[in-house]
Amino acid sequence: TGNVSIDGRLVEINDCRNLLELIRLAGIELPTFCYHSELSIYGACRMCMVEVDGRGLTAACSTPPENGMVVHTNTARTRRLRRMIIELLLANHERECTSCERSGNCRLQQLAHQLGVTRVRFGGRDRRLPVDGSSPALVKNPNKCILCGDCVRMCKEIQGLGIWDFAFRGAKTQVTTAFDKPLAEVSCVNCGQCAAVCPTGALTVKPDVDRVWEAIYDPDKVVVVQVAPAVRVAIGEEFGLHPGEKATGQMVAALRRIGFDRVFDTLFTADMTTIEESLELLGRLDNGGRLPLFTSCCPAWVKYAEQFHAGLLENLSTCRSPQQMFGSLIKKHYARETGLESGKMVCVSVMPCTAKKFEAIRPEFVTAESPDVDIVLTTVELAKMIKEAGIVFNELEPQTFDNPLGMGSGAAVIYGASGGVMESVVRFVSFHLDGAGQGRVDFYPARGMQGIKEAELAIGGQTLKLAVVNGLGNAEKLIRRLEAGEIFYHAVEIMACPGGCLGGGGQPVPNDTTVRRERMKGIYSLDRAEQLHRPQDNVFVTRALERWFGGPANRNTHRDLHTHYYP
Ligand code: HC1
Ligand code: SF4
Repeated sequence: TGNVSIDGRLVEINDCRNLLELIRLAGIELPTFCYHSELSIYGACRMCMVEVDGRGLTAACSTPPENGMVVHTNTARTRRLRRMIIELLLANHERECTSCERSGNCRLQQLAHQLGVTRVRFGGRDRRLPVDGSSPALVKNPNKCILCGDCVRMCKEIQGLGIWDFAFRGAKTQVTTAFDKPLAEVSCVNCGQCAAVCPTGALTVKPDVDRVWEAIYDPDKVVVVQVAPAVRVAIGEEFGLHPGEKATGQMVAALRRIGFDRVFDTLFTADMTTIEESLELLGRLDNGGRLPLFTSCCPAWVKYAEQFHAGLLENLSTCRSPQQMFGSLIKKHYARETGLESGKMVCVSVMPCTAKKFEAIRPEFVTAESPDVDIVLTTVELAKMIKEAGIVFNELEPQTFDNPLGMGSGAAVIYGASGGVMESVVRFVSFHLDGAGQGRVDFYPARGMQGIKEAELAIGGQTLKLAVVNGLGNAEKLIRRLEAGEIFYHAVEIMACPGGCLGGGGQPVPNDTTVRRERMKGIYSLDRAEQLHRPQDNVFVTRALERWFGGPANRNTHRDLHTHYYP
């Protein structure tokens, strides 16, 4: 407690952990590259240097506020220092800014502009390091790295993986993989959280926009698109809307303007997933199958389990993710029913996720060299297409998805938030076990941003123990306790990204805790606004299951909607 004087104004310390937080709370946007409230403090970039009376220049991020401190954020010295840092970073940075993926939202570019750096007095880089484009999800360009270490800490501290680390010394220091191996050859799970915190174009999402334009311009192709739940509460951020503000209608209109032939909704197959997965859980409860049942719609979690917990693979739900169920439906059943040749169909999906690019090319989802989902775009990539086409997003008349594959319940919308899959399953099974009319809808214990949530559900004369996890570091903690026999659950939802898919690596930046919270609110308000709240009430889905598979959870759905895993 106490007060700190910041540029002559007294500010109460409250629970601020460091001077930087306090200064920002006081309304001063002190610039930083390496500070993220959810990561440890690294203090490497030195951009947040302030002058403290009696102490001189001090890094605000690593200084706890003390009562009576007198802080100056904008002195001749701090200004000179910040500009010098930017100039030095720029001198060592590949400056192809106009053609960079991050042009327009690069932090280095923004700060150079904001601090009025208009020339660089020092010589350029003397060597160009190779760009690593081996991964299906991410591209690493070390020539644009400013060594802030954000990716290193994100991968280690939140995801518990440690794919990135500093290597070499002095001027040769780089952030890279173990033994500098191509990203595709290490244990990276493609979650893209490193790219989400990278302030520059050093780690970016693998671009697939051109492939989509090509398909759209090809008169022989029918281009079908599906959109994931979490996209609709985030894409507006690229057009000046608030995080969490619903933009579904404009997004659908924009997709039609771009030229997609059918605009469908991943919510349709999210409902289908809930039905199949709930019946799988009920089956395991009945016949003593493997428990806990783990969800399997997050491809980063699936890859993580395959790499590090092969013993748990039998616990994973065999359901394909909604994205992949969709691809299978389109290429096999929708194509047949509408008389379209599946070879002529191009199935595109728009996801908040970079790992979905990897999921789509997994061999089990490729039939005769043609992937069920041909191209995966991220939310940001779709926004780029909209901008490229000159579409004025905010002025679009809202439109609705095409049917029949454009219909989803509120239980499908909430898939986009951590806890949503579990809540949807609860909505299905509680209705199923407790009988018509008694089913519960809102299941608050599953909601919220916490890394591990636990809940109990008393239904049908038994109590189900449930857990919801986001962040793979948290998943690892829970699995260790499970394996040690310290805890038991019937079902566990695991999503790799903080907050769930709404915090995916393909979402607009900033993609921090504040923004994620707002998107989460947006998701639940969309659920409230839906007419249907339970997957089993979505008659488009139950009818499709009847028509195409002879009902849910049978040999036919297992052939087209389920999968298996590889240790
Ligand atoms: Fe997700 Fe899913 S919720 S995995 O987070 O199960 O990406 O949004 O589309 O497939 O529905 C992502 C989101 C998404 C799938 C669904
Ligand atoms: Fe992708 Fe969602 Fe998993 Fe993140 S949590 S990796 S966005 S599926």
